[in-house]
Amino acid sequence: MAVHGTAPGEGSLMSADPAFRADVLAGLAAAIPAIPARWLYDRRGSELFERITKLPEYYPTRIERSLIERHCRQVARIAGQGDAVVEFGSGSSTKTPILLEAVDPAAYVPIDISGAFLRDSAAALQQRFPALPIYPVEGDFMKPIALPAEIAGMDKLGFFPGSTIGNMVPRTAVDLLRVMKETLGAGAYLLIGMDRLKDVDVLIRAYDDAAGVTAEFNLNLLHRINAELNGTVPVDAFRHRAIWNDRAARIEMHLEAVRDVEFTVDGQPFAFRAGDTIHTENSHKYGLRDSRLLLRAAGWGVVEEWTDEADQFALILAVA
Ligand code: AVJ
Repeated sequence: MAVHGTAPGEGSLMSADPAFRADVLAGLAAAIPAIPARWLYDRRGSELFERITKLPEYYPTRIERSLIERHCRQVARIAGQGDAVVEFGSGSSTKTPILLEAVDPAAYVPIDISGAFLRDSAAALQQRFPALPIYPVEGDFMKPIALPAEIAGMDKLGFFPGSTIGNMVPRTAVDLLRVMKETLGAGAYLLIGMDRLKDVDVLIRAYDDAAGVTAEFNLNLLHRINAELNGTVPVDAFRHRAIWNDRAARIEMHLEAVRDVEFTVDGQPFAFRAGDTIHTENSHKYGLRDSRLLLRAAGWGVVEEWTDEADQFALILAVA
């Protein structure tokens, strides 16, 4: 196997991530309780998200995949072959092989904060592309990252699918896009997926599906708090809510207390009244000019933009 690089310790399963603990304790105590969305994606959360991507109501994954299928050859023509593809995320999606197939890069560099996900998906991709040099980088791509020396001389094509950028408020999104430009360097390309503004009912259904998988995904955060932070949260005292915040142009996921409830996390007491919520995720939606402006604000020029017939989702190729 040619998966290069080592991933530092995953940490003991017993000891909770101190950053998770800090975010949860501060988030629950805040005037407007909120916990950063990244904590939704533990193993179970990632499995549930995987199921979300296959739901009939959840259109983004399907549409983005078909856009990548349809336009990957043009991406390869513009962004060049024989380069390094740098994915922001573990590359566990089914979209990555489609892009790699078309671009046929000289190297592939997935960057992810989770060493475990990174190793799993790198190993799976290596099976599929035995000759492709893969250099996984364990790290937080919100900060500039020194790319592996092996790809130093190569042109770069960044890949940031899944509308993950939508998780961030615009100012953080612009910060990230600027950092990506720094990580990839001048002249690099970036292929990024962004979800479009659309009919509110369609959006709500995508985040509050009939089968209740998104609800389970959201509520899993409480299970995780109980398991990892010695919490006593009665999970049945909360319900999943997906709401459209029109001013901020985003779907928000909340956990809403259905009754007055008291619990402790790591020994610290918390009380919620019926109707109080914990804000757990944002998913910003961008109109045509919004997405362009976001990229331009971070120093990226839009080269090509592809959407489906109903303009539900955009796949954008930008250059630094
Ligand atoms: C992984 C952030 C792109 O916002 O659509 C899906 C996460 N949350 N359903 C999204 C999510 C609930 C998803 N992203």
